[in-house]
Formats: sequence, structure tokens, C-alpha cells
Amino acid sequence: MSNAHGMDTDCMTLTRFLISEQRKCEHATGALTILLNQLMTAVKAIASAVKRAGIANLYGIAGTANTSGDEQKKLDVLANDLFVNMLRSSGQAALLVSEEDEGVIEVEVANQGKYIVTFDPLDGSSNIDCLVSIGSIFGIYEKKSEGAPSDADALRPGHELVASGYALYGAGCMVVLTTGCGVNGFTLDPNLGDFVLTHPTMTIKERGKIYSINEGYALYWDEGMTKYIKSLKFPEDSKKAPYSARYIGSMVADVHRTILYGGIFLYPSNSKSPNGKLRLLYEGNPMAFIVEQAGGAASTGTGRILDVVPQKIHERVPVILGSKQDVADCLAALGQ
Ligand code: P6P
Repeated sequence: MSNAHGMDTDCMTLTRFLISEQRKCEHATGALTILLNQLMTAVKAIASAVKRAGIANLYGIAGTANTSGDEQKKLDVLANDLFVNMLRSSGQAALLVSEEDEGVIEVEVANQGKYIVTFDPLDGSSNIDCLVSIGSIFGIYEKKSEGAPSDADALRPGHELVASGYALYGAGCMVVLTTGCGVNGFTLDPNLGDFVLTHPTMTIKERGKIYSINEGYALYWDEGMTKYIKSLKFPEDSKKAPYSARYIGSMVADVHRTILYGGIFLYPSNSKSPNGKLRLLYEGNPMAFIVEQAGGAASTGTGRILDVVPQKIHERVPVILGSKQDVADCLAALGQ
């Protein structure tokens, strides 16, 4: 409903959407709504910082390194501080796992709540300085254990997630979220300063026409993966057109395009990295939950990503996700 100011006076904001979702769940207390709203505050602040980075001299190296040994860019550090502070102060989280911190972060007892949050505060940060889209990724579990929180509360298979989402910092800022009842996309309205529902009930095509993989590692792929990628580039059926190749090198951007346009995104096992590069707790699982909720599939190449039982908080997992038929074709080529 618009008026002379061109503003929708009855828009479905993310908060309003969460409240309506909360009403559908009999035992909902509003705690998840509070937690997600705090997360969105961090996302809005990161979106603002990403836009200002060039002017505010936020590019460049922070002079520190994260658990993976990656040089931490100033925006990485700022994003991590925002996520940690907003989650700690929400009063809804008991334990945090961040890509940027070696160990788990236990929330002080006075502020502890019932959720465990795993997150990559700024994924794709190697792309920051060249203005390629980057993102934040998060997964949320409910704490099941009694007593003080520990690593074990985070080392849970992805099928126990209660919510997951990502934020994409590109031409605009968008959040894509699932709480287990489908996938919805919200776009930041700068005039409103809030996220508005723009992509209700996001679903992924059964089959797409795009494949997304870093072909620079073709030398290290196993035979099955080589066979699969070749089948997309040189289809046996002469009536079929080859797939298009798209690879941004920023997981959130590549997965977002895969959900919107269909196709397949792969960061598979290879002879140099048997478990690939992507992290299970805060990249593989949250994205797998979203893709499955959108009607797609997400595999390690030998099993469902969401069924992997983590052993370490920063462990890596091979990722093959996207349109169901495309993932099935890939698994067939891998002999699954
Ligand atoms: P490669 C970014 O550094 C990241 O963690 C993901 O966002 C992205 O999908 C992947 O690494 C890209 O890795 O080896 O292709 O540069």
C-alpha cells in the first residue's frame, strides 16, 4: 500500500515476518526473534561499513590472522566484533563459534540464553578490496545439554539446526533465511533502515544450466568429478547446450545465484584438500539447510552434508549443492 511519499505503509518487515512465524509455533517464546533481530543489527552495520570501506579506509590488512591463518582484513575484524557483541548482548545465546576465533566463545552466565550460534562474519573477504560481493553466514542450534555450554553443544549435525541464513553485501544488502519452514529473502530498504520481504518462499529449480566451481583445481579433481564437469561442457546429447560457467569465489554470492537461477555449486574434495576448503559449522551446514529448505540438495559427494557429525569446530567439508537433478547427476558420476 503506497501513498504520496511512495512509501509502503504496511510493508512486511523481517521483524513482522518473524513475529507472524512465531505465532505459528505453539511453544515459541520470541527468543529466536530477539536473537535474529540482534543478528540483523550486526548485518546492517556491516552493510554500512562495506559501503564506506573505501572512504573510511577499512580496506587492507588488520595485521592479525584468523584460525585458518588467513590475513584478517579490517572489515573481517569489525564484522566479527559486531556479530559477537550483538549476540552476547541479545541474552539469547549461550555459545558462539566464529571463523575468526580459534576456540568457542562462551557467553557470560548473566547473559546466557538457549541458542548456539555458528557464523562466518565476513565470508569471501579476499574479495573485499576489489568490490566483489561478500557475505555473512550463520547457523542456529538450540542448546540441548544441561549445565555450562561447551564445544559439544556446537559439534552437532546440521539436521539439528533450528535456523540458518546469509547476508549478501553487493549492489544492495539482502538476507536469506530459513527457520525450517521454507526460505524467504529480505532486502534492506535504506529509507526504512529495515529488511523488507522481497523474495517470499524461495525455491530452487529441479535442474539449472549453470555450474560453479574453481576450475583452477582441475588438476587435483578425482576421476568422477573430472567426468562430471566434462559432461556439462561437452554434452553427449548434441541437442543439449553446454552449461554456463559462473564462479565468483565468494560462497554467499555463488550460492545465492544458484538458488535464484538454479544449477550447481561445487567446492569438492580434491587430492590437495581431501575435505575441500569450506567449513562445516558456519559455511556448509547453514547453506545446506537453506538449499534443502528451498527444494534443492546438498551433498559432501558421499553423503548428505546435514548428516555429518562434526569432530572439530573448524573442520572442512566438501560441498556439492544446488538443483536436485544437477546434484544427482554429479553424484552418479562420482559413483554414488
Ligand atoms: P577458492 C572465500 O575465501 C571462500 O571461503 C568462499 O567464500 C569461497 O566459496 C571460497 O573460499 C573460494 O575459494 O579456493 O576458489 O578461491
